[in-house]
Amino acid sequence: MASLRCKCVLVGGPRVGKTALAQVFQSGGGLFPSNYSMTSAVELPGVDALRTVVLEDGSGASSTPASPVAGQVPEHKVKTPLEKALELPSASVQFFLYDTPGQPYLRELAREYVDATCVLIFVYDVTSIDSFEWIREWAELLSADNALPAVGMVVANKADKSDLRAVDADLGLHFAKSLRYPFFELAAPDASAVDAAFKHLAEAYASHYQDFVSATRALAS
Ligand SMILES: Nc1nc2c(ncn2[C@@H]2O[C@H](COP(=O)(O)OP(=O)(O)OP(=O)(O)O)[C@@H](O)[C@H]2O)c(=O)[nH]1
Ligand SMILES: [Mg+2]
Repeated sequence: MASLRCKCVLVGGPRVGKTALAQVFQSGGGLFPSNYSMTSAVELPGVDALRTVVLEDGSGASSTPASPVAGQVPEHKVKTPLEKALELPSASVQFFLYDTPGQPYLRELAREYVDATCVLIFVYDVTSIDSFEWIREWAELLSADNALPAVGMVVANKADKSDLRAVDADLGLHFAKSLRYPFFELAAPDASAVDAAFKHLAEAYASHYQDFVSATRALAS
């Protein structure tokens, strides 16, 4: 049985429920963050972690610790991703969940974690048309960069707030179809719906892997 590792990135606007989905999935429903706590995913290293690398011309290079340059922005680090494994009949898929920030000023940071090899989860909030436009814009930008992953899903979150609905399910479904991603409308506190969506994603990832193996074998024979 194949044992697969999967870098899985959640993207979407602020407060759509990315952290809630990641935590509910990872905890098996035991943890739903009722109080909003903004994800920043930026940890600034302490001053002693800053180094300036000085390269000598000619015969090699040396590096010397130096004091931080005023105004220099230290390299950011992503927080340790949440992990969770799903056992399928055909494979074991270990998810590494990258819960990115939705705040617009941290958008570039989120973009750095998305590439064509990851599995992408687009999340929007059914009560906010802006959050839907947010992911539509992202999909366009990724397509233009040829960085839209082959495997992913679209999650329309907060379906429990049906009286405040602002985005029709058909709109979300149509968008997901245009990406060839499956579409799930759910509420993050509903752990079994969250589990079912991730299970579907794991199956799609395992199947994509099998296709890749078959294509490689066919090329080699
Ligand atoms: N009613 C309801 N509330 C939800 C749902 N999902 C998340 N929330 C709430 O919405 C708020 C925002 O959720 P988060 O998971 O922190 O949102 P986020 O997308 O991670 O936000 P950023 O970190 O700023 O990008 C929190 O108060 C959650 O409790 C849901 O499905 N239904
Ligand atoms: Mg968050």
